[in-house]
Amino acid sequence: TRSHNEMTEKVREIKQSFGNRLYIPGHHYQKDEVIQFADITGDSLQLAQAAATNNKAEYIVFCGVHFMAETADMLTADHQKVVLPDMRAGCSMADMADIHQTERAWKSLQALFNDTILPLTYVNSTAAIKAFVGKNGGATVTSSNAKQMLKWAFKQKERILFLPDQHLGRNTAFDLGIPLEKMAVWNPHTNKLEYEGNPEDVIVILWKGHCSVHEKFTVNNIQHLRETKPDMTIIVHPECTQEVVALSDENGSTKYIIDTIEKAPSGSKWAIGTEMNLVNRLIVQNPDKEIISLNPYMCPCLTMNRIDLPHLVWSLEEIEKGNILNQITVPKKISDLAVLALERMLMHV
Ligand code: CIZ
Ligand code: SF4
Repeated sequence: TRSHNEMTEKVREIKQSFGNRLYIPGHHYQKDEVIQFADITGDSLQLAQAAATNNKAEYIVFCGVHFMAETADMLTADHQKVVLPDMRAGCSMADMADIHQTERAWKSLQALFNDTILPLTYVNSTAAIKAFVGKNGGATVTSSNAKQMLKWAFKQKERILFLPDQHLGRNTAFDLGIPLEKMAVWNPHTNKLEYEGNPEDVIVILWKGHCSVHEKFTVNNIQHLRETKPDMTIIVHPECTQEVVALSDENGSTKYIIDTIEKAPSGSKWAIGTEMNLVNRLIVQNPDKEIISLNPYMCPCLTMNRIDLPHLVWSLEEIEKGNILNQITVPKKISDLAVLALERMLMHV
């Protein structure tokens, strides 16, 4: 095995020799050992936009998770190859909405609500789910534009099915003034709406999915912090539960959190509820501020962390040898429909 330094050297050398034929997008939740080589860092929206406008790179080595690499493949030209350095870098939230469950749910929902529903999906979903949404007139959303997209959706239909993250869906709808009583969770395992009242009153149907990282920030964490460090400002991602968002001082997308911390005055104190690698990086990059994780045990995204330096070196060396391994290709039949959903979003942001 090689040392960290040898691997770092190797990545540098390959990047140098490939020039702009090689492009490395890096998600904010990636490890430092990987993010140092990123040609662009961003949240999933920024990385999708960057992929869509890059027409030079032959190889896009995507440092993020599987659904993001799929999106990059769909938004780039056919000759551009997208590679994911470790195929096990999935997203547990995206995996919570399976296409067969979704088709089954849609049938039942159509029977219940006739043609009054529009599907929206968080970009944290498989290409197959995006295709389903595209086919049915809906769009993708990210945490930066969810509010705008929900407004857009309500111009087309009375009701929305929001996949796969119930928390982003609930928080966004609540932000738009929709009362919690008008929202209900769709349970994909029982294929039923979890709702006590008259289903006619429901206008936002939330798929029962969640992010295993952001669900780890709890009401207890907040109560404890308010008692022990009352002068800290709490900022969380809207993938946290509605209770946590309600008790926090601020909430917003990954990009919003970064911008807020960077703009904050020297000496300000922050407890952040988002992924660990990003929180640690914000701590290092803002030594003039006091920053901690809202959950003291920190919360890593284990699948994001599967992309590490050894996997990055491995995929670059294979490309150097002419082997395109771990290429992500979305079948045209799926990508044609999924792109409809992505374009409806990209048009509005
Ligand atoms: O939780 C994630 O995977 C997020 C926040 C993705 C993104 O960049 O929007
Ligand atoms: Fe998926 Fe959550 Fe990890 Fe994001 S942080 S990739 S939503 S499991």
